[in-house]
Amino acid sequence: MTRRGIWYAGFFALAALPLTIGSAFGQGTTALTAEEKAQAKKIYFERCAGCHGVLRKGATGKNLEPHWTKTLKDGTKLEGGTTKLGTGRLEKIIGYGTEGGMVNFDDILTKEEINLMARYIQETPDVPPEYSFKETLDSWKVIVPVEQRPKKQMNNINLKNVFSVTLRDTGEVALIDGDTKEIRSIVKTGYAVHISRLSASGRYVYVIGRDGRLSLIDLWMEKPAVVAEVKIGFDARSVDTSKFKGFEDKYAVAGSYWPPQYVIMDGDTLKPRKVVGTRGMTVDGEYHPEPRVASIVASFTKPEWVINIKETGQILLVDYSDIENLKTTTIGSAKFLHDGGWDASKRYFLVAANASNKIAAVDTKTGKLAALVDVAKIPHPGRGANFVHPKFGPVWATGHLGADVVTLISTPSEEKQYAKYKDNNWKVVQEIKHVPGNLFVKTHPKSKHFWADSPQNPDKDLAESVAVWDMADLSKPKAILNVAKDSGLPETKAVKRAVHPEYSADGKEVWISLWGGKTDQSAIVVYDDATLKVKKVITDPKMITPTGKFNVYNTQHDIY
Ligand code: DHE
Repeated sequence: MTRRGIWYAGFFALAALPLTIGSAFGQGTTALTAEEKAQAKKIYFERCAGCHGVLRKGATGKNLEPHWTKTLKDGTKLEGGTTKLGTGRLEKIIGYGTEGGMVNFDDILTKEEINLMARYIQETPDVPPEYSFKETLDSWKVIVPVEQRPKKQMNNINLKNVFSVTLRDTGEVALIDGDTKEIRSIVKTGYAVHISRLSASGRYVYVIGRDGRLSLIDLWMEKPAVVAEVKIGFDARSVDTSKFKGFEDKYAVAGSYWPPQYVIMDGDTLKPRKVVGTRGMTVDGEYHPEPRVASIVASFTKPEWVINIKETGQILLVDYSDIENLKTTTIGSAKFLHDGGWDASKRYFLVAANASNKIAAVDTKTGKLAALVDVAKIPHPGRGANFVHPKFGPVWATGHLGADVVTLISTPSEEKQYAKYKDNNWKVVQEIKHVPGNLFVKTHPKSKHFWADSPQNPDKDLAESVAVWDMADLSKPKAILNVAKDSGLPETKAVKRAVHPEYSADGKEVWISLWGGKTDQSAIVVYDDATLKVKKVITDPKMITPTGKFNVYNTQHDIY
C-alpha cells in the first residue's frame, strides 16, 4: 500500500478495531501496535486534529508534540509547575477536559480509547501526504452534466426558505422545506459535513465534509440531489462561491486544513481549476508548515474572496477576475483566524483570531486591515450578528467559548443617521452577560430579538438551552429556552446540545438544532421569534446529530 493509501485507510476506511492495550499499558510503556496506531490515527483525525492540527503544533488547542506530551525526565517545568505529563496525566486531561477550554471526552471515548490516545500523542506525529492538482482532478465526478439538468425549477418548493441542515455524524445533509417543515431530501455528502453555502443565484448548495469531499446540490431538480463532487484535500471546513456582479455562479472555492491549500473550481461542475498552497510565514515572522484555511467569504464589493489563514494570521484577498494570473493581497492580522462574518454594510469582514482573543476587521473596499480589536477569551462568532444598538448605533456581535459574555463591537456606517456614532467605531461598546461555551449568535434585520446558544457549557441545562434578549434592553436575557425540554424528545444518556440559531427567510422563525448522541433520533425545534413559543418540532428517525442549518435566502445574501 502507498503511504497515501495508508493515511487514507487510517482516516476513513478503518472499521473499529479491537484494542490490545493490555500489557503495554500495565508495563507503563507507550509503544503502539500497528493496529492501535491506525485506530489512534482515525480517532485523532475525527476528534483532535481540528483544534490541535495534523502536525500537532497547536492552534485553538495546545501543542501536542512529544516534547510536551512525554514524561519529562529532565525536570523541565510545564504550565502549573508540573514536570510530568505522560500517559496518566494525559488520560485525565483527555477524559475530564481542562479549564483552558479542552472538552471532556469521557462520554465520547471509551477508557481504552482514552488510554490509546494518551499514548499515541507521545509519539512523533507522522507527516501526512500532499494532495496534488492531478489527484484533485482525478477525484472529480459530474453526476448530472449541466446540459441534462433542468432549465427551470422542477419542484414546487419555496426555494428561498429551504434549510440545508448538517446531519453531522451520518455524513448527510437534510433539505427541509421551511414553509411546510417537511424533509424534502436527504443527500449523502462527505464525512461529518461542516457547512453549506449558496451560489449567488440561490440555485446551488455547496456542502463541504471534514474529509474534504465537496458536494454540489441542484435545488431545481424535482428532488434536489448531488450533481457533482470533488475531493479537495484530506481535511476541510470551508467553501464559498463567486458573488460579485458578472461572476454569479461562475466559481467555487474550498479551503483545506490538510494539505494547507485552497482549490478554485468551476461553480456549476466543480471542475478544479487551480490549487494554491498557504504555507508561509506567520504574522510573527516564523515559518509554519501547516497554515490551515479557515473561513472563506465572497465579497460583494469586488471579484474577491476573503480567505483567512488560521496559523499564520494572514488574511488573503484573492482576486478571481483572472484566475490564470491570480492576484492576492496579503493582510497581516493576528494568529489563529477561525470564523467570521460581514458587518451590516458588507464592506468589512470581521474574523475571530480565536486563540489570540482578538477580532480582525478587513476593509474589502480599500484592501486593508481596518482594526484589530481585543476581546474576551476565545471569541466564536459563527458569522456574528448585526443590529443597531439603542445607545451605540450599528454593532456586530460575537459570542465566546471561553468567557461569559457576548461582545458588541461598533461598526462604521455611511448612513448619515449613524454619523454620530463614528467615535465608537471598532471599540468594544458593550459586553452582555451570557455563559461560557457559546458557539453561535444570531439576529435578523426584521427581528427585535438576539439569540445565543451555549452548547459547549459543561452544565447540561445550559448546554441544552438558548438565551434570547430584547435588543431594546440588553441588560438581561428576556428568556432562557430549554430547547431539549421543549422538543418533547425522551431523555437520553447523551446531552442534547442546543446549537446554531438560524432565522427563516422572513425573519419570523428561529430554528435550533438539538445535537444529540451519535445514534439518537433528534430534532430541530422551530420557535416563533415574536412570542418565543414553540411552533414546530421537526423530527424523524433519520434526524441524527443535526448541527448547522443554512437558510437559502439568508445564506445567499449573508443576512445575519
Ligand atoms: Fe465549525 C464554521 C472550523 C468544530 C459547527 N467551523 C466553521 C468555520 C471553520 C470551522 C473554519 C468557518 C467556515 C466558513 O465560514 O467558511 N469547527 C471548525 C474546527 O476546526 C472545529 C473547532 C473542530 C473540528 O474538528 O472541526 C469545529 N464546528 C465544530 C463543531 O463541533 C460544530 C459545533 C458542529 C459540527 O457540525 O461539526 C461546528 N462550524 C459549525 C457551523 C459553522 C462552522 C454550524 C457555520 C456557522 C455559520 O453560521 O456560518
